[in-house]
Amino acid sequence: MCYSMLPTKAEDPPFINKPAIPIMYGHRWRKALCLALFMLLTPGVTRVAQADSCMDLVADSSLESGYGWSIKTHGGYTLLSTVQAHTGAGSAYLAGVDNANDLLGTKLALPADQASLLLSFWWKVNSEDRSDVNDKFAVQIVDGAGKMHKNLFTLGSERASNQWQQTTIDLQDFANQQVQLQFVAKTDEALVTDFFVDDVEVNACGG
Ligand SMILES: [Ca+2]
Ligand SMILES: [Ca+2]
Repeated sequence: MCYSMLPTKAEDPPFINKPAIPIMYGHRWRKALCLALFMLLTPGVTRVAQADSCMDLVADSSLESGYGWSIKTHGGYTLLSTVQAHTGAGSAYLAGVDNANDLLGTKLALPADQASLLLSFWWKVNSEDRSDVNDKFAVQIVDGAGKMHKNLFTLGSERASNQWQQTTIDLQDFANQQVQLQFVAKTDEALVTDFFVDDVEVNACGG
């Protein structure tokens, strides 16, 4: 439609018979109208505009450098690993040993008045015993003093599949608060379970 609005070479009288400035302004006006119609009517353009208004609040979402993450383990080992990764080279590898008591956390200042405030992350579970109910993983929100706000999500050895899966959780209940997002894992004394986490994003959109 827009192309039909633009003058063709055949329709254009010789340039010398037209004032130069009005022609240029006329073409610009038609191009601007076409661009506006394109932006309004093309779904893909609208989605790009929405994505641009989101901000990921997690500094190192892909768990490559560990920047912004705090780590506590029973055995003094790091939780950053290149054994398995959903994207990039690294991820967090919780448990994977007997008697594990691991914590991976990051502090977040969750803004107010966002159209959406969503946590998303990828996880994968491997286990030597899919019926081991003592090997557990949880995603939690705690306040600045470490007091539990909410247990958002849990996994156990029964979810072992060696496949990366994504979970998305609404965090609007914690808008306008300073919190810590944390991933915790515990195992018992036998039959190891691995809990991998990667691509942790907290996207604040439309604020
Ligand atoms: Ca990664
Ligand atoms: Ca176990």
